[in-house]
Amino acid sequence: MSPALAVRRNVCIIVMSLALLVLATPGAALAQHQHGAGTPLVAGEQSYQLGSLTISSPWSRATVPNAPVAGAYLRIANRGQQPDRLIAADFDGAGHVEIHESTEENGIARMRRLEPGLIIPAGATVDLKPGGYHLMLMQLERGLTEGQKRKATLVFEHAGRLEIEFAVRSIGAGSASHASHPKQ
Ligand SMILES: [Cu+2]
Repeated sequence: MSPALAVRRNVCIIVMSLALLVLATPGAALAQHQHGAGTPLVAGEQSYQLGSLTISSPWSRATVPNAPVAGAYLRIANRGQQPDRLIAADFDGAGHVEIHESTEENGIARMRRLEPGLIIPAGATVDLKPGGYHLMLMQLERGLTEGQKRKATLVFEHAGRLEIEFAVRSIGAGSASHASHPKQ
């Protein structure tokens, strides 16, 4: 195993431990109890409510065959009085998911992992979109095919856990390329 892979595996374990910790807290359990697994607001509309958070339009791009990584995107609105934080995610067919931010420095596209997650300020709407914040799907075991719905789970520090479905759009969907990521 390469050092990079070993580090990634350790990080993965830390994230999983964090998620378990959050899920084990009474607050998270209460939130789950009150709000269930996230009910679509309107049938057929890709929007979910979890406490004071509204999660909408989860989508991803179709991948070329054998692509090891992909980006996934959504919008998170927090209508509550307290900030929350997206701390982890699972995605059907991905061995590991990280929360990333793409930036551009001196004309060079870069990305960094957000540790320990992405803050959703009180009263704010945060977009995960190409060229900005995104979920980084890693160790893809099954490629993404246009038209698919892929199950995923989001874990928030306070609101708890939400099961959602990502719609897979065409390979050219979105405005910015996700090609800046290193080959895995
Ligand atoms: Cu990324």
